[in-house]
Amino acid sequence: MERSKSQWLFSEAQKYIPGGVNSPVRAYKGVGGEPLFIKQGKGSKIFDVDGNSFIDYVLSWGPLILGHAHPEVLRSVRETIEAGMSFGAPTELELELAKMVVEAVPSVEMVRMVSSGTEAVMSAIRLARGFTGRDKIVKFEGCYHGHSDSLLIKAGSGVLTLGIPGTPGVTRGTAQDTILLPYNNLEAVKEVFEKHSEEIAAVIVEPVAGNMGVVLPKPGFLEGLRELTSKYGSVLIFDEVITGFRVSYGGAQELFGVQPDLTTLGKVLGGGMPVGAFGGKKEIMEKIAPTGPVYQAGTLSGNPVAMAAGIATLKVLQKPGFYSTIEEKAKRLREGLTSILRELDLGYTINSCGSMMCLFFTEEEVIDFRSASTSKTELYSKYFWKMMEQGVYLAPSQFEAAFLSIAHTTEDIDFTLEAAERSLREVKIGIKS
Ligand code: KE4
Repeated sequence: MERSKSQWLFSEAQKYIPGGVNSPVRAYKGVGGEPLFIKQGKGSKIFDVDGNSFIDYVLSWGPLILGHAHPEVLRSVRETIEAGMSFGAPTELELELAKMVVEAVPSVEMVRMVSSGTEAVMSAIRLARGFTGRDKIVKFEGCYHGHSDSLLIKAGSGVLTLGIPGTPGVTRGTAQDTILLPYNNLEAVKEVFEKHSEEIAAVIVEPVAGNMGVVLPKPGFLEGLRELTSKYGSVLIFDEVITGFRVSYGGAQELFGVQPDLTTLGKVLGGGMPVGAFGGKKEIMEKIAPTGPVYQAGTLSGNPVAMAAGIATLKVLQKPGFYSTIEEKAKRLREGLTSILRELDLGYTINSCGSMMCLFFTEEEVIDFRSASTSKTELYSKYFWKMMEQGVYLAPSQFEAAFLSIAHTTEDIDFTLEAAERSLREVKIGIKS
């Protein structure tokens, strides 16, 4: 059979780029098969190089809350790029976006722009260590914070032991300064502070987890982290790369009313362009070069074209009713899926927060990485491909989030639900046979 253009391109790409992709999750290892090469995005849809169209719930892994190619974002980028692409010097645009972030995010008094979420987290961790003079950090199993060494760590034996390298290339020396704990387990955090109190520079957490599927903080979990880090003089870092400007304009910290010391941002903040940021209390942020001794830098940090995309995006998000409208759409999708599961007598779990959600192929309540891991990934893969065949583009992994944009219409959602009903019926038949 004639190869599709995507198939041909993928075979070519694998000769020049490791795995044919510039980020591993795009290679579809989580669901098998081969990735599509995308040619265009418009609103809620993407179009592959073979002319197929899909309703997109990946949205570039979260950034495109306005949908693809939003006219106001494109106009702003076009205007800005006419004046040049980058100067490596201060511009008004980075000041404008910095002010918008400070106004939007409750705990942020100062902010530094970078070019990715990874860079934001790496810088925030170094800043927390520089500010406290301590070495150890605490992170939670199932949370992903980008690929800087201190965060690519696996749990050692037993819950309270120090981490081990999560990938070749991370040294044991680095890993031993990271402690890995179960998400939503405040008792474990308390014990670690009692054992390592004066050594812990920071606790970093996704205030709503989006990298083990969607997992919400149990009531009191975030408040407990706030209390413990304050008590022991550690820095509390909310990694809001996904949740920032997604679950509310002020992020999860506004939604849950818990203020961290530092916040990392990305994705929506750049509106689809490479932008990350870290920000927080003035007394901490002032430790960053050139005002303080903690070094951090970036050639394209605050790039004016990227700033223009972020500013235009946030201006649309500020419009009255934006979040209530997008959350109505998410509610329609979630309630529709729930009734399909009931109708098919499938007790699968749906977790959601605002316009991000995840259908777990498990009947367990999903509150952490262990319970998320009870999901039957082979059933997710079946569901993924059945949805793809019907023109619905989902994350190629059970352990990601599905995102809605303001551009998703009621027709898109109803089309998705009809496709889901057919797909889940097939999954159920497959289980029975
Ligand atoms: P980037 O370096 O990929 O811009 O951001 C890293 C990052 C940091 N913090 C959180 C909470 C994140 O979710 C991410 C990146 N998210 C993944 C998908 N869940 C990006 C997709 C990919 O790796 O290709």
